[in-house]
Amino acid sequence: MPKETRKKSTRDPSATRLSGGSRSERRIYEPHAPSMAIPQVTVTPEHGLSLEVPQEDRGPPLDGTLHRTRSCTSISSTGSSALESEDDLHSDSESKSRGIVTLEQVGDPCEVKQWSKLKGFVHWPFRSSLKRKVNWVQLAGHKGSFKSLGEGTILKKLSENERQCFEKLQEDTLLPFVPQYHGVVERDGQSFIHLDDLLVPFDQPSVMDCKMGVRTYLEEELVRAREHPRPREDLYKKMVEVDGEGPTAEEHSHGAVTKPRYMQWRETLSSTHTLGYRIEGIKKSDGTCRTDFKKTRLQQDIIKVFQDFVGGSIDIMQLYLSRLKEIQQALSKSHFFKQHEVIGSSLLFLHDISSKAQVWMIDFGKTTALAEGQLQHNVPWQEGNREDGYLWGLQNLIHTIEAAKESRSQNNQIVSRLCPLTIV
Ligand code: I3P
Repeated sequence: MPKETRKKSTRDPSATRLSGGSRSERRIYEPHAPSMAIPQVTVTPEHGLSLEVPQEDRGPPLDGTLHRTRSCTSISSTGSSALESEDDLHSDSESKSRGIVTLEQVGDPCEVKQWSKLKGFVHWPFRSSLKRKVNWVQLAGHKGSFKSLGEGTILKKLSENERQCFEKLQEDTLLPFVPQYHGVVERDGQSFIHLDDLLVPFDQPSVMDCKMGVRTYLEEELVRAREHPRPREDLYKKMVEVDGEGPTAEEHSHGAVTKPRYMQWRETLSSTHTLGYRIEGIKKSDGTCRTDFKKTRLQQDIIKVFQDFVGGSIDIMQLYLSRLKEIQQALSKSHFFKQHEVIGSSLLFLHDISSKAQVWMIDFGKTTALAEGQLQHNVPWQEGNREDGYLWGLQNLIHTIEAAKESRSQNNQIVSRLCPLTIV
């Protein structure tokens, strides 16, 4: 019999209303200040991709910027006990998995696949013709970490790190913004985190995964890559697929790149470094799915993507903005947030044809406990200070959606001036 450790829900729906907090009151966003400096990284010091992004490539100036500070924080102080990103863990085929995929339901006798990692993953509510299989949408990361449990819940392959996060989040102000956690479940000899399926309340949902922060890898991964460099062919291939000139001459000759090098390249190519967030993937209610946002870096391009995602709806943009501001306020009060470095975590945007919209914080596999107050979440990262830039990214994301909404409403005004309604 499968063992289950069910967590009683302590979720309080009324807790979604949160008032402002002291932490966010700090003046961190200076209008017209220079853009954030690109983190200095030393994994590929020779012939490596320059991490400097020309000013003109950074998108229109936002009024958010990070103040550069130094910190002598120890890299290994309270590091993750469950670092899941093994440099040599994944095959090419796993890395390619994006879009609609078929999930096994728990206990499926046909199941032969090995588990692999996946992030930013959502249930798509239709069933394939195969019995006990469900079609899902994968917007980022690797396939295979999820199983459908039915009854509006899913199982996610256990990461001890993530489990600890969910346990702590049960008592935190962030609780209304994370998927409901039902404890750890064992099935077929494997352990899973049991979570609510976020898509259940929606009718033909559109979904967007936004990876938050200025950095998507842990400092430990950098250290490990320096001490034991493991060049990876699969990451080299992914890099060349996007940009043949991405790898250095040396990397070309080896046909391989290290993971931090790949991750830094991804971050610099996209808006992670310049805006503190990036779009990973979008699935729209019409069934179209895009995960080709690796080069989407400029704010004006993100605005277009976002406007298309919401079908130009100002109402949905407003709902998203309200929810993001609630999250911002909750973060300012959250003890969990004060005590954690949040890396590789996403905001999952969901709306549907009935104009319901929600944003959820997901993916805590690389969220690591630190001493309270060690992080600001809105200052530049320098190796050793563990900063994640989460708050900075969130503020920039809010600005981007505000700009999208503003430009949309201006367009609407222009169109209504050009095409007055004629009543016959
Ligand atoms: C992957 C993405 C994932 C990362 C994965 C990368 O790149 O950055 O976040 O997994 O590393 O390959 P892409 O988005 O370009 O496909 P982690 O966040 O778990 O490190 P991996 O191949 O080592 O799993």
